Amino acid sequence: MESSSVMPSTTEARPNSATTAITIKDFAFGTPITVAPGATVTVTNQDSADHTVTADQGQAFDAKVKGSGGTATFTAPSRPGTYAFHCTHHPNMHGTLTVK
Ligand SMILES: [Cu+2]
Repeated sequence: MESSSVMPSTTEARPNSATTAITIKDFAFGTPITVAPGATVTVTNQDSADHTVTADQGQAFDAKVKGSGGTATFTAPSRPGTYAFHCTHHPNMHGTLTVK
């Protein structure tokens, strides 16, 4: 592939970004995302192992994502706040979801 045009680099973090996707890769949840209350968050798992996106506290959300390109969705909490989450299969995997 030859890139003949200059692509602007627009990967800056923006608090109100419409990004509602989490990509799991190398046993990590990637860059923390901020979503609107009640937003649908899509999770893609690029690892071969299965993962989950499970809220640390309460039952705010719990998505199971099959390995090798599996996807799942969950509904973000309706209450604004910062929600820590983890993978139930790999307790060392941690992420953060901000709702506002
Ligand atoms: Cu995992």
